[in-house]
This record gives sequence, C-alpha cells and structure tokens, in this order.
Amino acid sequence: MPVPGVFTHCPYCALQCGMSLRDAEGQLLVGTRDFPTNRGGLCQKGWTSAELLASPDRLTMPLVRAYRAAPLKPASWDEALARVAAEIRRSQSVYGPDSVAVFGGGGLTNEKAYALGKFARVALGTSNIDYNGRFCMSSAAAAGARAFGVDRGLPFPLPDLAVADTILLVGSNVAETMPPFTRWLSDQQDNGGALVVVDPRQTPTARRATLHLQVTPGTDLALANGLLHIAIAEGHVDEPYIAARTSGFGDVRRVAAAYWPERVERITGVTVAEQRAAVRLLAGAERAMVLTSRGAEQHSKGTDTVSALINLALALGLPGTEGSGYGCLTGQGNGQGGREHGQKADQLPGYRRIDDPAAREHVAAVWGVDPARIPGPGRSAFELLDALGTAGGPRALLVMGSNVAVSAPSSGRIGRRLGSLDFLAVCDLFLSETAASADVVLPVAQWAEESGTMTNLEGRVLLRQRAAVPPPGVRTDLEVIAALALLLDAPGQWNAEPEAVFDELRRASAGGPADYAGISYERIAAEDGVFWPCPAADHPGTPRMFLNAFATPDGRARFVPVEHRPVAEDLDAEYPVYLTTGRLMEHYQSGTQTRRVRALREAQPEPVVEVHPDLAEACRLNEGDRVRVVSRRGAAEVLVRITETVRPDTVFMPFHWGGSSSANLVTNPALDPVSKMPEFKVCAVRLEAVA
Ligand SMILES: Nc1nc2c(c(=O)[nH]1)N[C@H]1C(S)=C(S)[C@@H](COP(=O)(O)OP(=O)(O)OC[C@H]3O[C@@H](n4cnc5c(=O)[nH]c(N)nc54)[C@H](O)[C@@H]3O)O[C@H]1N2
Ligand SMILES: Nc1nc2c(c(=O)[nH]1)N[C@H]1C(S)=C(S)[C@@H](COP(=O)(O)OP(=O)(O)OC[C@H]3O[C@@H](n4cnc5c(=O)[nH]c(N)nc54)[C@H](O)[C@@H]3O)O[C@H]1N2
Ligand code: SF4
Ligand SMILES: [Mo]
Repeated sequence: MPVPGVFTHCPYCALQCGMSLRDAEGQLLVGTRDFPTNRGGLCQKGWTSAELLASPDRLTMPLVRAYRAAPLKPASWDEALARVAAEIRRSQSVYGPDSVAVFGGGGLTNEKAYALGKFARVALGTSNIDYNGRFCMSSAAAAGARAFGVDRGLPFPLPDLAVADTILLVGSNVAETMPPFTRWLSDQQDNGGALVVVDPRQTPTARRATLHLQVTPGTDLALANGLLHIAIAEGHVDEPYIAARTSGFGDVRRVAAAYWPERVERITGVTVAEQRAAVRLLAGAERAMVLTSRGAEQHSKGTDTVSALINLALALGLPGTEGSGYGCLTGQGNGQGGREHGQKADQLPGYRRIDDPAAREHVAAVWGVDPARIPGPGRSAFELLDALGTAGGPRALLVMGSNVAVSAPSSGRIGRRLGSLDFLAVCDLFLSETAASADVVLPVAQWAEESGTMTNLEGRVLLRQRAAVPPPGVRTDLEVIAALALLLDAPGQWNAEPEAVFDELRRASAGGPADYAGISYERIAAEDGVFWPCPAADHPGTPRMFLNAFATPDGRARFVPVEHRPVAEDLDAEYPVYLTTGRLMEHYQSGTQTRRVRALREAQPEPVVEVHPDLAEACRLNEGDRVRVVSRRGAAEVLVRITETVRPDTVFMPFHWGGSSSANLVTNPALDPVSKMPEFKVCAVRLEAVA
C-alpha cells in the first residue's frame, strides 16, 4: 500500500485544494487527496508546487545592506534582527510611532496575519498596517458588508453550485484561476444548469458558458442596473422576499428605471437581446447564484458595481435562500482569513472594527494591554505605499508576504517611494523584486515547512500541516514576529508556536462577526475544515449563512442605490485602447514563486500582451513583435500575442512579471472611494512597435 503522506493544502490560491505530500528519498512529491472542495483535482501549479521547497533560489541566510547604496550581504540572524529593531527604534524616536509601517499578505496563515496585526498595534504602536488583500477582494468585501452586515466570500459551500439552475459569473476566469473549481460548473451544466459569463475576453471560462456577455471594460455596473430594469419590467421581482427580508428597494427601483435596455446596450456593448436572455435565465431559475471576481471588482467603482449585482440578486430573492445567493470568489490562499484577523488598517481580530470601543476592549484584554494603547485606523494599502518617505508618511517599512514592487498599481511610482524610505525590511522565501530593494531580507519558512490554518473561499477554516523540515538558516514568520517583539520590549505574550497562536486568535475572535472560538486543529482535521462563525466547541460551524436573517442590526439585507459612472481614465486620441490586466493559468501573482518552477516557466516564459487581429493590423503589429504598452504612468515592453479572444478596443496583459515588462508600470492607481481598490482592470494605453 502506498504511504498516504501528510495531508495538507496547496500553497497558492483560495480554493486551497487538498493534497498530500509524501517523502520519496528526500524529495517531497505532491499527491491527490479526497477533499470536498477539489475532489482530488489540482491544477498545474498545485502539481508542481513541491518544487518551491527545493528551489536553488531559496533564501537561507539573512541579507543586510550596510547603507542604502551598499550591496546586500549575508548576515547572522542576531545581526539582522538587531538591525531591524534598531532602525524601528531610531525612526520612532525621531518621527513617532506611525513612522514605521507594516505591509502584510493574504497568503499568510491566519496565525501569521493575526500576529502581524498584533505586532503592529502592540509592539510598534503604529496605525500604519495594511495588506495586499486591499488590491484583491476589498470591493466585494465592502459591498457585501453594507448589504448583508458581514462579508464572507461565499456564504454557502461549493457543492451548492452543482445544483444551481443558473449561475451568473461576473469578471471571473475560474477555468484559469481555479481550474478544479470548474468541476462544479461541469456538474451544474450536466444537471441542466445554465452559466452566464460576463467578461470582455472570450476566456476559457467564457467558452464554457451558455451565454457570454462580452462587456466593454468598466461597465458591469450599468449592465447590472440594466438587468434589474428588465427584471422589474418583466415582473420577475420577488415581492414577498423583498418585503420580508430586505430594506431600501424603493430607491433602487427608481435608479433602475433609468437603465432601459437600449441605453445599457450603448454603455456596455451587450445587446438588448443578450440582456433579455440573461434575465430570462436568471429569473426562470428556481436556484440561482450571482458570483463576482476581480474583473467586476478591481475598478474605481468596484464597490458600487458589486452593490448593483447584489441589488439584482436581492430583487430576485436569492441571498439567504438555500441553494441560491450572491458570492465573491476570493483569490489568495488565505484571502478570506487574511481579511478577518487584523492586518487590515481598520480592523481587529474576528472581523471587528478598530474604531469600535467594545471591540478594542475585548481584544486589548486578550493582548494584555490597555485599550488606549491600540492605535486607530490607518492608511489603506495604496495610500500607505504612496505615502512612504513623504513628509508625514512612514519612513520605515516591514513587508511580510507581498511583492508590492510588482503588484501595486503604478509600480514605477511605488518603486520610487520604496527607494525613498529610510529603511525597508522584507520577509520572503525568495529574493522578490521588493526584497531585492530592501535593507534587510529575512529568509522564512514556507507553506509545507510549518503548520497553520487557512480560510478558503467558502469560509471553511483548513489546516495546513507541516510536512517538511525548513532548510537550516530559515525561520518562520511567527518566529520573526516574536523575536522582534521581544527586542522591542513589547508587552504581552509572543508565542511562535502556530497552535498556541491559533488558540489566542480564537479568544480574540470570540464574539466577533468572524468567530473562530469553537474551531481547533483537531476539529479541522477530523471534519475536513470548519466553517465560521463557530462560536463554541459543540457548534457545528456555519456552511450556509443568512438562511434566517442577515447580519445587519434589523436582520434585513440592504439595497444600496448605485449609478454608473465612467472609468477613471477613458480613451482619447493619444491613448485610444483599453488595457485590462489579470492572470495566466501557469503563473501566480507577482510570479516570485511560479517563475521559479521549471514547467510553469517553460509554459509561459515571457510577458505578453494579447491583441485582437484588427487592432494588430491597424497598429502594424505581428505575432511575436516587441511592443511598448504606454499609458500616462509609464510603459511596459512585452511580446505581441494575437488572438480573437479579446475585444478589438481592448488589450490584455498578465501582471506576473517585474522589471521593464511589468503591467503595473502602466496601470492606473485611481482608487474606489469606499474600498480603496485601485483600477487594475482598465486604463487607456497606446501600442508602440519597438524597432
Ligand atoms: N493562475 C492563477 N490563478 C490565480 C491567481 C494567479 O495569479 N494565477 N491569483 C489568485 C488571486 S489572488 C485572485 S484575486 C484570483 C483572481 O481570479 P479572476 O478574477 O478569475 O482573475 P483575473 O484574471 O484577475 O480577472 C478575471 C477576468 O476579469 C476580466 N475582466 C477585465 N476587465 C473586466 C471588466 O471590466 N468587467 C468584467 N466583467 N470582467 C473584466 C478579465 O478579462 C479576466 O478574464 O485568482 C486566484 N488564482
Ligand atoms: N495589474 C494588476 N495588478 C494586480 C492584480 C491584477 O489583477 N492586475 N491583482 C492584485 C491582486 S488580486 C493581488 S492578490 C495582488 C497580489 O500581489 P502580491 O502580494 O505581490 O503577490 P504575491 O506574488 O503572491 O506575493 C507574495 C510574496 O510573498 C512571498 N511569500 C509567499 N508565502 C509567504 C509566507 O508564508 N511568508 C512570507 N513572509 N512570504 C511569503 C512570495 O514569495 C511573494 O514574494 O496583486 C494585485 N495586483
Ligand atoms: S486551483 Fe489553486 S489551490 Fe488548487 S491546485 Fe491550483 S493553485 Fe492550488
Ligand atoms: Mo487576489
């Protein structure tokens, strides 16, 4: 019988596929494991993930730069940590506590995200902490919270998808971003269900659809209001549900009245017939779901766009109805848990608000500090990065679990901000582009080398079990946080043992919206994960939320009236083409990890821009040509890939590369006023052939 290996989860996306890791003569091998979300399936990234553990590029010694222009040189841990602590003290003694900032990541375990948030508030006393989740699902989180009173990406488990009669998928390319997820869509379609995909590109996901609406980038809000207009006009609105379970429909009905189909066709490019067909599929379904991803959300009006889609779902009576609902497909491995336990500027563990006196008191008691010691809300991710080294802005930064030099919008500007810091420290597995510009680089253990919990896109808390010993010279993020807290004389307990940190997190989250109090490592292992909220050890967890009431004060979901507005930067004579950005199947995010895995690198070796044949002809571009994609922020030099899958007015670039081919040199940092999400998904560019 084969050895089953250690049961764990993939290091990458929010599907957090279950897998096993088995030692074969000193080398770890990925194997399948029957887990209820991926049912044995993995994508190519998951299959090749063990290569990360043995990568020759692994950092195994701290690196320190003696002064800004000096090269990074190996150093001892004592030396590196002492340097970080000394720089923090120096900065804070001259410029105050807020002069030191922390930037976290949605890939960190719950334990790390919790410890990092506590470290910022208690050890540093800074309000300046935020994380890359702000660039990810913050618009959906904000819209979900204002409609339902709480944000959990999917308020229902994945198997519910298989029995939905209709699924409306807006701005999501799951066939490439979560390949095993598409099995649920196959089941759904095999059961006779319909899939409607809204995407400006004819993606592999769109090609599976019953109906593909190839919208103009940045117009989903108008489309949603238009679909609602038709639903109202054709009498599909669920009046009893609206009366019993919601508030505020009157205002939304008035707004929708102005989105008649011909007007919506002009704004969105989706024909009147297609709009009617979509409404017919949604309204004719007994069970229907509206799901959004980054294509709908990463806009300067992302929050309002999601609100418009939630309004549509509410008018049809979907949320809080078994088998139906609205959900956001969270992206990063711990994108869900990472937004619950305190690395977000405005938040404390358990999805509590940092400006709520009762929340501060509860968390301060767990931390063993005076509530007055906890700072107030700080800057959001882009605002934080954009303030680095400026008058009144942070002068020292600790980054853990993000590669902002590549993934932040207008990355040329952010690179200059990083360069103007007095001090930058980065914890990473590899010398990412951000780490390469740091004064101190701390090499940390990864994924299979340490235990910890992750909360997947369904709100299911999972356990990643340690399956390997980290290389000598490497420490865990939790050890780094605890050691720095000690050097900074921070009050309270600073445990570096994951399960002990999780137990503290449970107490800190108890009574909050994301209540983990009843979840333990044993339960997770025994039950294939536990869904929050789970307030007590004998509570079964909550796979389906809102069945009886929403988490608002009166238990009703709130309609929020929202109007379409143009993209922050529209086309003109100088910049006549839309650029949208996103992902390729083989690479993950800034590419730090996947560019170091051979099979993935070979499959997608070089950054490209996808161009429609008509546009290519107009710009005299051929397949494989080198081209500069130029915007008002900067230019990226990449290869042309000609494809009919994009609209002729739009080009697409993945953002998985740094340097002069980085998509984010071009993108627009216009922020959503509510979520502070940058407009990654649309800006105006021109294409210039490179001789
Ligand atoms: N292979 C791979 N998988 C990943 C990741 C990765 O980097 N690589 N990252 C993970 C993370 S963190 C995330 S957040 C998810 C993201 O998962 P997705 O949201 O599925 O991925 P994206 O490619 O960012 O965007 C999805 C689609 O939005 C479309 N789009 C662009 N503009 C618009 C618009 O205005 N309206 C609409 N309706 N659609 C638009 C794009 O054409 C694209 O096909 O993926 C996760 N999984
Ligand atoms: N143009 C454009 N830009 C985008 C997007 C887009 O669609 N278009 N999408 C945005 C989205 S949705 C996201 S989520 C962000 C992601 O952007 P990033 O946060 O930059 O993404 P990653 O590449 O995942 O960065 C994680 C870094 O942490 C390291 N790391 C991994 N695990 C650990 C760990 O356990 N501990 C520590 N200390 N380090 C670790 C990795 O090696 C890597 O360097 O990008 C955003 N940027
Ligand atoms: S879909 Fe996501 S979690 Fe599953 S194997 Fe691929 S990257 Fe890993
Ligand atoms: Mo993301």
